[in-house]
Amino acid sequence: MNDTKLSKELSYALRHAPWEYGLELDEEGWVSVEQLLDCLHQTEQWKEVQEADLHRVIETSEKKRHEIRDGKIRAYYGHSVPVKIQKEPAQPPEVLYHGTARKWVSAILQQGLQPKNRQYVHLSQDIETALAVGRRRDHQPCILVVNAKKAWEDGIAFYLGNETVWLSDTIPGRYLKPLL
Ligand code: HQG
Repeated sequence: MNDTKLSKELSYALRHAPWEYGLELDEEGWVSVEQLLDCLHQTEQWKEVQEADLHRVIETSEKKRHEIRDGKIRAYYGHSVPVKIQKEPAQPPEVLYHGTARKWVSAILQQGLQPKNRQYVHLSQDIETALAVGRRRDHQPCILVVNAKKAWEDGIAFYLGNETVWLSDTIPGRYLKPLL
């Protein structure tokens, strides 16, 4: 079984297009594992997939993308479905990071860091993670340092993603500073 492909399929179903699988996310993004498996079994590619495969894919993935609990599964972050997934608000660390392409930095500083096609802005807990995120867009990405403490004190909401990914609402440019 191709674990990377299965992980991508899970992300597509749980972040972007649950209706294509006949699934409906609850307000926190959960769906029943049983329903998800039933629907995967209808395709040739995933007709053999079992719950143990889901656990393995989640545990061995280099990123903590999905969570299984009490017979339900969800994506930790990344959602683009039209109905907003409720994430848990939390006080962020003093500083967070965002890795992006150099060509977008001036627009970001002017318009703020926006969620774009997703429901929330995605921030990284550490520079290494931000670099990996940014390299998806630019071989020499720009790291923006986010003054999360000040933004939070000023009323911008932050939310828990996983241990390395934080989520937030739009962050105006005055809280952002390119690293270096
Ligand atoms: C940029 C992956 C112009 C923003 C990653 C980013 C992450 C602006 C892009 C997670 C802008 C959106 C999310 C503005 C923001 N003007 N560009 N005002 N505001 N942008 O993919 O944060 O592997 O939706 O800088 O590792 O890159 O899928 O967000 O480059 O954790 O699990 O608009 O997805 O995780 O891109 O990545 P994305 P992201 P997975």
